[in-house]
Amino acid sequence: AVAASEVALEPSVQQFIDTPRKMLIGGQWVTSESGKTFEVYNPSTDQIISHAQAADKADVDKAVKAARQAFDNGPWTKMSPAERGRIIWKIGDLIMDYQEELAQLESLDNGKPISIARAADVPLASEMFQYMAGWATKLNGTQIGITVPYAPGAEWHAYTRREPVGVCGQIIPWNFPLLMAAWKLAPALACGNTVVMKLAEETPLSGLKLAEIMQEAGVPDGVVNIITGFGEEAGAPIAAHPQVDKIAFTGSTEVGRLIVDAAKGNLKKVSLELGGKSPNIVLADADLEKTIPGAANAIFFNHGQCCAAGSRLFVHESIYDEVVEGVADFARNMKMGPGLDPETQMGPLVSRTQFDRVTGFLDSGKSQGARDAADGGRMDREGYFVKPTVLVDVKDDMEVFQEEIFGPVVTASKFSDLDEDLIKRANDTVFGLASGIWTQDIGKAHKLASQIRAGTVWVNCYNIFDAALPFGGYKQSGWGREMGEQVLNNYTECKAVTVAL
Ligand code: TXE
Repeated sequence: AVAASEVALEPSVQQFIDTPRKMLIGGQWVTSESGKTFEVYNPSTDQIISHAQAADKADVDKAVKAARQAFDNGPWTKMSPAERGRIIWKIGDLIMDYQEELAQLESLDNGKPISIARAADVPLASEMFQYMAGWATKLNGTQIGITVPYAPGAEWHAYTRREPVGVCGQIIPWNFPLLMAAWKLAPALACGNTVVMKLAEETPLSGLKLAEIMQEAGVPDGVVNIITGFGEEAGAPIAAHPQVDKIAFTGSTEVGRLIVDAAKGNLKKVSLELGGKSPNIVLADADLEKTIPGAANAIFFNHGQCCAAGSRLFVHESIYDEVVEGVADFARNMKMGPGLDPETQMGPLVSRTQFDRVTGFLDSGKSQGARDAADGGRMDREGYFVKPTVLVDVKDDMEVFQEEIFGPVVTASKFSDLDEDLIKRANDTVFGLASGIWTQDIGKAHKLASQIRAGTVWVNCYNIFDAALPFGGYKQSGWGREMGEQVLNNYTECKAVTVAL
């Protein structure tokens, strides 16, 4: 049932979800070889909204064959970089042409507020393609002067070429379904690769719409193959496939390890973007008018379902009470509701599994003595709603402080001085994805930024993403970087060519 306050679905969106979705393999829309499908849920109501194909190894084999053929003999690799760039740019244009449909699908499937899907997910996905489109013509090698001691007097012309890696397997999660697809597809295509992507089983809809858009933009058959299905059945065979040259994965650290194991067979290249438990540090001199909403958004944005979420808040003791009360107040005032309601500030978690996981962490924290300062926790209504929660009286060895909760739950801890201990505590995690610093002292900000062991540091801001900025993790948060110029390393091989003159 759709509440009156919810956005009415576009007829094309209604039609899209009413028909069981097929997968795109070799330019054809196909059902799974086994004939199996699975249900797609609306997390706001726990009701089935659509059906998607449940791929397994047979479908993966078919998709890899199509990607292999498109790479080895196809038009994509023979196309000029400028022409490839134009097609990738067009994908970005078409994403904006279909922005409302994409935003509605995203909100319906994932539960995120439609206002956020419109303002962030969809335009960021478009930007990603258009930023990467520019790189297609700029994959330059270098000319290198060499000296070869065992060939005295000889002359050489030596240079490097950057070539595509080949067939790329890409496995993505459900927290930013469209954007995660864009982060992976855009650079792979700009570098001239072909792709087999598996969408997350929780949220297959926007990625399938994107597949249609890519066809419309003129991506040749077989260059991008998009399949749907579960991790073990459809993801694992991609990671293990001997004809796949590279695997890119975003998801849990636990599955990241399985990907590395599966990739061993043919030693395919691996890039990983995994979990986080990011410290967000408020120094005594911070401007609290900006810091309090900033610290709240750092954790509550996307319901805490962000790998970069500022989930461990460290506040100087002199302002601790004020900041905690401010963040708790922000939490209490957030408008909970279905994603499709334009007034909603926080929707449901994505699935029953995540609801159980997040509320399990809350129970564990409370049983160990942590206290909620915000009147958060599970909501007594249909759907997978958890209210924003601010845990205080947390000890550094508690599960809620150490493990990624991936929900709207922040721990607030006190520190006494900007000393070694704060850095040690901030870095005392197996993760190293992101971090935040709030201060008006620019020297302290830069000093701390250099001491934090994480791939991203935000100063007086949080969750600022741009296609041009590299993103990725230290330690168990991953291997490699996505976005920016850095991501090109994931999707190219470097070849040295030496010519005797
Ligand atoms: O992740 P999974 P889940 C973290 C977060 C969350 C936890 C569990 O802490 O609570 O992970 O979420 C596919 N071989 N993150 O269970 O299982 C799966 O089908 C190949 C952080 O959703 O890692 C999906 O497409 N693939 C994260 C993708 O992996 C497999 C985002 C992610 O699912 C597979 C999501 C296998 N054996 C969760 N098993 C981030 N870094 O942003 C599963 N998959």
